Amino acid sequence: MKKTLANYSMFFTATILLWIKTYFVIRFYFNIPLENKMQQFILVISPLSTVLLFLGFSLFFSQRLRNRMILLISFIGSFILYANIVYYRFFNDFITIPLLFQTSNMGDLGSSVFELMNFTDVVFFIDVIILAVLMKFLQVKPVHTTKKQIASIFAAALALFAINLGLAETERPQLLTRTFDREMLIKNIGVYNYHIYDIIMQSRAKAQRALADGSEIVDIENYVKANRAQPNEKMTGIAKRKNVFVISFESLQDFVINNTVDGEAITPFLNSLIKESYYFPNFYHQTGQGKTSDSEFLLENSLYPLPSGAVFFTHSQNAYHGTPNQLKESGYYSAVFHANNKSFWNRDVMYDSLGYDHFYDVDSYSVTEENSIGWGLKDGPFFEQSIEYLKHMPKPFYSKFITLTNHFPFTLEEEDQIIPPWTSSSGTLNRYFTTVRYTDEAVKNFFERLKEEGLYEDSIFILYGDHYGISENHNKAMSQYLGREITPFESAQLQKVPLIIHIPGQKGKVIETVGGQIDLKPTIFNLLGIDLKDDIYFGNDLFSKEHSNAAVFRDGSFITKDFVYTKDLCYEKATGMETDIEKCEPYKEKTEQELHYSDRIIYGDLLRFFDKNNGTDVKVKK
Ligand code: GP9
Ligand code: MN
Repeated sequence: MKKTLANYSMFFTATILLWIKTYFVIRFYFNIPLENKMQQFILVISPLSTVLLFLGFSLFFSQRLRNRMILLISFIGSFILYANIVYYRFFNDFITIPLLFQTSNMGDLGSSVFELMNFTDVVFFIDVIILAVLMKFLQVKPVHTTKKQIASIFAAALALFAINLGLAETERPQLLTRTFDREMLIKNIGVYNYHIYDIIMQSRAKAQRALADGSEIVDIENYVKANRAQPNEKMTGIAKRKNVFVISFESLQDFVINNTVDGEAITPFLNSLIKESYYFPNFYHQTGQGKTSDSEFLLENSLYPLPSGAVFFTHSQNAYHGTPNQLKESGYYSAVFHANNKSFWNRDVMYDSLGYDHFYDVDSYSVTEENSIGWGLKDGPFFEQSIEYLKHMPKPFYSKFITLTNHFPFTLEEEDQIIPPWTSSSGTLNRYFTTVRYTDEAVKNFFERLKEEGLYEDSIFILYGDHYGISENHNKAMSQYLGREITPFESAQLQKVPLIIHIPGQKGKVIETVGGQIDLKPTIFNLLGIDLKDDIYFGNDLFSKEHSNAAVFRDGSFITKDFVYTKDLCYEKATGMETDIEKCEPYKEKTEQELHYSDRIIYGDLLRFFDKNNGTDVKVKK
């Protein structure tokens, strides 16, 4: 007996330490709400099966190597957990496998990653340190382990996993088939099992393309036709053959519009522009883990990005009917302006698939220490230096500008601060106001320069925020700023990003329609008077009277004119109070259907079977 215990002491110490640590991190570090005792219990047992399984592999090694293997496996487990912690600090979300392979992104993330790490984080590796000390000083030596003993460890791991899954199924039916929400998965099967599950899902996606055939697209074609809103005829072609400026504002949320901080306007230029523009105060971002790139994907395709990973990375080689490609048929030249590495978010590859004629990346700009901050070239010089390229651009053109200064961690030198940072407990939110104000000024100057260069009159401007900038980790400061508690209902509303459509010569109008980035493409095409015909896309013209007045979030939440559905609860919009789930039920089904169809198009690369002028052509299998 004594011998057996000694034999396993390192193994069991490692198991218990990693298990307890994982539980504490998930329970107390990640903000996962628990509703009952069963969920609490599931959370306790869920890490154990995988911890046993992982560490069980050490038992296959010779006695000489075994303790080292235990140490190594504990370290790997801790590292996976820690990577999630760092990621969560910024994205309020968990890592997925495709993101891990985005090494070019990880490199560029540099400054942000360090900002997110602290020395005290050593505490997350405490078990590995304890094990190393035990190994060194106590010289715990393993003895022979029989095959039977090893088999019983693995049997225990599998049994635990089966119990875990059984309980999780009762708590959350169809947990593994409906994966909109990573948090739900982690809550129910634990962080390590979640990663294993993610690997399986990603491999399945690869197989899906190989197996897909054209027949699937017929259902999708019927669905989009049935849900197509007739575009607003009064708006059709009012910007015919005009140049198009799309400005994607980094991390710009709608709550700063027409708002002040310590008496100072945060977006004075945008506020004045709104008075001469169509402004959509109920417009939502619909991005997932691909952040800016997801918003671009929505804009150019009117398809939803993916539930996990960035579609710009995972499916950049698919067949798309991207806006630049389609505008080419109407004689448009297209270009993107963004002063970052061309490989970030795999843009160089994806822009080719979408049909862009040119990408003005970081190499097209003169970037010095003085004119850059945080992620790179400041928005002021970015717009200024872009003017020269615009002057020589073939017309009409479709141009997209992606700003950068208002990116986490929202740093800005004092000389560029037009308004000082705020004074709440969240440095992030405090600095956010200052960088938003900076970008607002940069855009004001851009408009002035465009007017000077004669590029303004014959153009239309689509300005929108790409996604949230202030995550739920800053709810306390946010509620101090907004003067109300940040409930899940409020959090959903905070996903509003501004949309401003400015057509020189047109009067200002506020349009209350509830919509999202999925609607940008059909809205823009209608203004340009270009018919998208029977192409497959999910958005609708935001000016249309038939618009569904709803926006679907990538996690399956949605907002309609009357209701907000989020975190499995239905809220009455007028009061913000929870209401009968039945009221949200009809939209819920439609939301799931729509996201599912969009995902099918991407996973199966189904547009390769579809000719937008002649409909489905299942015979053409590329
Ligand atoms: C990077 C910029 C920011 O090029 O688009 O990316 P984000 O982190 O917001 O996706
Ligand atoms: Mn962004």
